[in-house]
Amino acid sequence: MRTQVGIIGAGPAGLMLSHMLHLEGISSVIIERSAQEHVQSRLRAGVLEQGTVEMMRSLGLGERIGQLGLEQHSIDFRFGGESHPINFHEATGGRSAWVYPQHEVVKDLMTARSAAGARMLFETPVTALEGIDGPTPVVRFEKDGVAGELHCDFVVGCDGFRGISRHAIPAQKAQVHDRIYPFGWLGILAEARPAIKDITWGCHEDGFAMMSIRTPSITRLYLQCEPDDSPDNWSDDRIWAALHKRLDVPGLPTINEGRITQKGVTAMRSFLFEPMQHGRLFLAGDAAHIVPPTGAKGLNSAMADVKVLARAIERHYKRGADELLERYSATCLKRMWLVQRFSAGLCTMVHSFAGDSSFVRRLQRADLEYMTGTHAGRLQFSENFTGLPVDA
Ligand code: FAS
Ligand code: PHB
Repeated sequence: MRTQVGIIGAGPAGLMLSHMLHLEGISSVIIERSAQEHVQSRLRAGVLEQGTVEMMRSLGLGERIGQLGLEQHSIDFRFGGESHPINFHEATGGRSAWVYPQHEVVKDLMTARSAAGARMLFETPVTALEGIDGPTPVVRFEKDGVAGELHCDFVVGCDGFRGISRHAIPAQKAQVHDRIYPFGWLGILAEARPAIKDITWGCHEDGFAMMSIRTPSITRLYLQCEPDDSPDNWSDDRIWAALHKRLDVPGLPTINEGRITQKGVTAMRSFLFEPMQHGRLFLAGDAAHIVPPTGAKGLNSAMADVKVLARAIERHYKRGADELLERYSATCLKRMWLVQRFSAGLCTMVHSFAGDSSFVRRLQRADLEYMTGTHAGRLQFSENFTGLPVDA
């Protein structure tokens, strides 16, 4: 089998890259180890930055966001028994964020790729990458126990944190930056009308909590928990009691309860792999970086990488110029370190670390007061939350 660009992984990064290349007349093949239904149904990210929505719209993928997406202008931070909203739409002069779940993004992209007759191999794990230092790399894969190979000009690892692509980069040329947080998030989906129109964060001494939105009748909620906690340790009563304690403030609507339909624990990690390219291999999305979900940057950063890479590959084929390809890793890492800074800083600010001294806890409160109570603090949060510029 042969194509111009071999893409490993049919998550948001792989699907978006394939779609963008197709629109430029560049061929690709996506090789995905899971079943298509599994890929489409995974519940993950929930919030799109302004730039991601603009990207989807510019590529003809904005219709369902217009129908189902919920435009957000503000986040309410609750601490000290009070509400401290940041209107990021106002602070940035009109930039928004949208609640539009990742599985809807994947559905939009999968529909577009299928309509275009894209070559997507599902339930086909990639087993090895070869020749990435030369002009004709090979992707080896297996389908129903039968080995196959894809010859291409470029290979893009969009295979997520547990993928194999970054391991094809020689260890002596790679550097891993990693931080694991001493807590996780219990994610909850409830059949409850969101009581508040804004995403609401509770920065409580018992731990962090968040009320987000999925639809006018479905609430997405998160509770800080132990990193190795189990959803089985959390009865519905215990969940609602913790959410009320960490989110409710006097004089404002309390969160609505409802039937809990899904709960799961997500570990929290900051991870960055450098470089994001080697020879004809490029990495995009979670294959190269992970951020704690606090800042809603995982999916959006994957899209930013793809926007840079698609432009660089297009320049290679259309103009025979490779300076954007050569600068791909440096371009993405420059933005990604700012995203890591925002995500790690926010995560550290809003969570309660067991055993923290009173000094550290007061510093956290001072950070929250500065971020929500000053123009500079609100602007810095708002610029990052609605999305930093992408140099593409
Ligand atoms: P993905 O992991 O989505 O896709 C990688 C694909 O590669 C997968 O389909 C995988 O099956 C495939 N693959 C792996 N190895 C392969 C191989 N050897 N051969 C073939 N295919 C292979 N982000 C947020 O912004 N906000 C959130 O609230 C949030 N919550 C999350 C909750 C959970 C439980 C998880 C795991 C992640 C969450 N994220 C969140 C981050 C998440 O949304 C990612 O950033 C996003 O999926 C990144 O997309 P991709 O880079 O495409 O990677
Ligand atoms: C979500 O709805 O999943 C969400 C919202 C805001 C965040 C993170 C996650 O900052």
